Amino acid sequence: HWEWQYLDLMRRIWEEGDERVDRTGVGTRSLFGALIRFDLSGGAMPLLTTKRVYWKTASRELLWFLSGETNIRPLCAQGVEIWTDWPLDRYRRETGGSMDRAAFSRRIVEDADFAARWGDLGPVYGKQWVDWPVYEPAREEDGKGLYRRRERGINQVAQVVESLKTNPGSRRHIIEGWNVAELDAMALPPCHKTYQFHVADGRLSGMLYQRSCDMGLGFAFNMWSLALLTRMLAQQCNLEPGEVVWSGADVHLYLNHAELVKEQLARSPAGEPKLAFARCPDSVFDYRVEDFDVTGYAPQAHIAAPVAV
Ligand code: UFP
Repeated sequence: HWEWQYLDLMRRIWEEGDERVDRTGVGTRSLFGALIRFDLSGGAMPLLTTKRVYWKTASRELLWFLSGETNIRPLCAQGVEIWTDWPLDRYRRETGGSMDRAAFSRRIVEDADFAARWGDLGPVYGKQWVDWPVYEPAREEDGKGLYRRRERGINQVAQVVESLKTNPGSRRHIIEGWNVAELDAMALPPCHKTYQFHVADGRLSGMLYQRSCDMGLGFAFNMWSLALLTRMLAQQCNLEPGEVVWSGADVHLYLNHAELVKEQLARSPAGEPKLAFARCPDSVFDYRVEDFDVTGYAPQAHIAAPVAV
């Protein structure tokens, strides 16, 4: 079962990882450089079975990236709270207020001005994927300055769809999140920073370079999203699903995830979840979560664990 790759990596990090104090202050055990492969043939999806993974939440996040949105408001409106802690943290720091998460999220949904003021994460994935900023020489009417920011940036996702269709053999099908010039303005610099796609024999494969991965919580989502994005692009380009290759640079386990690690390593994977699409939307930007039909998913119980902000 493919999932042993994940469980073995988890065990290796826990037993052999270097213990280091990280940015969050929680502390991790960490290894550098890991690779996990999965074959998408026949509709199979890399959804962990040794704990319940909320794949709809991960899918909603992916659709939110594709919409170009960087404000958490549409996520909160759907009950997705995976990004809420960052704006909440900033709100508490800057106002000294002590609103709890549920109240903060409710306020974001109900109050558009409040959401505009406090809900934005900066130019994170959504912005870079579909509207990567472009500078061009200033025109006379812009007044001073040599450069101006073009009104519309580059839609990397649309460009990849186009290049997959017109030049499948290219080695340049890349979606990049790591915009060096804008990192400081992001709530969190991209973790799943680079996606590359590859066509061979009518099959589309996708590879992710993830610079930093929380193997207890993040991985399950990141692996699912890599596969889902690859499947969506394959459908849009009339290609069969190939493989997904996940690569992690700093792969780590937080020290406060001891219970999760112990519990999950005591379990064995079973089952082969599959994904079918209910329809073929007009473009890669028109999918809805209802289009994703997952079958054969009977995971073991969810394992809760704290997120390091
Ligand atoms: N993280 C993930 N996957 C994600 C995401 C975050 O694993 O999609 F957004 C984890 C990795 C790390 C932390 O534990 O969040 C980011 O911290 P840093 O920027 O210091 O690497």
